[in-house]
Amino acid sequence: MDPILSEAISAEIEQAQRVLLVTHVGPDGDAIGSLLGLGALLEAQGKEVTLACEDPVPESYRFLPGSDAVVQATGGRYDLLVSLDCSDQRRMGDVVPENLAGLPLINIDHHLTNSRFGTINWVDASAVATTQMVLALAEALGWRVTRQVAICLLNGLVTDTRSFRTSNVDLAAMRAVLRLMEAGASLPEIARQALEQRPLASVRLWADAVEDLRLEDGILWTSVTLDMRQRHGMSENDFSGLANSLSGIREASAVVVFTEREDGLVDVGMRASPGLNVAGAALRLGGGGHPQAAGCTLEGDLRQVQDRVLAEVRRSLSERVANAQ
Ligand SMILES: [Mn+2]
Repeated sequence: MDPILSEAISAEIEQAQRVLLVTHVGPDGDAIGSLLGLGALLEAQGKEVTLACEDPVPESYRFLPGSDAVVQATGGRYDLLVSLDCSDQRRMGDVVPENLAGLPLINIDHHLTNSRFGTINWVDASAVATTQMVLALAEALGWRVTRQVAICLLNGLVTDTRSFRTSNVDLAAMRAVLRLMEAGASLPEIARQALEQRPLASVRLWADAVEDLRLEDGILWTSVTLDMRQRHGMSENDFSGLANSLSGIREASAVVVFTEREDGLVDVGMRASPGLNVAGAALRLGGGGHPQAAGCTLEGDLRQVQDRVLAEVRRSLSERVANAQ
């Protein structure tokens, strides 16, 4: 980690007593892992921390130590705001009160598309997870990584790489895993809890969505409608597991899963084969992400959203073909 950056972050933290940590709406394993991990590290430094996320901790990550402490609303006085795994300010949702506008904001993220909205921006797209960056910060500042912290941080690495199978996995990521295992985190246990375990209803729901799969111009896509979710009693809005499972289909260059939400918006999850890039399409649609895994949330009815998104993904894939020629 760049010593100028770690010094700057350290100085902000030293001056603060009450720290508000926020991660993104629709949290994934890296969001919750980095929130809980950095929260516990700051608490050990004597800080009063508030851990916030607009949405509740998904069932898959409730085994993480400290997950009960995450709140959906904030209030009161804070000295410092830290955003984790948020590629832009809107990803923090409505959990950040407006009167915090003048507060120092440390933006810690590994998304290539990060809009650098903080007063200190630490964006490292070479990190496979935001938790890998939190570990680097702890090591740079000489903070002790307890077993509890190691479990939370390893959870981010395991989930964002789908158990170390994404194309960005490198030696630095594996060295981080080694250090976290040395600190007491169990890789097989985290992989089982965070990636393998799921309710039967989710598989039944996937079956419905798989039934509707379509393959057009190398794009494999389907939708999880509100109707399907009601039928199977699935209220949780994390269907990244479905997009991930489909991303291995040989015939597909890209995968898109549309999920209808209760509030009328549509969540769009995109995946691309190695060498292709869906982050640009997501960014043009107001979202963001990584080259191989990105997403956005759009207004409009499902049919309109599908047309808009598929056109952008098609454009991304054709740009790639044009560049290759
Ligand atoms: Mn992440």
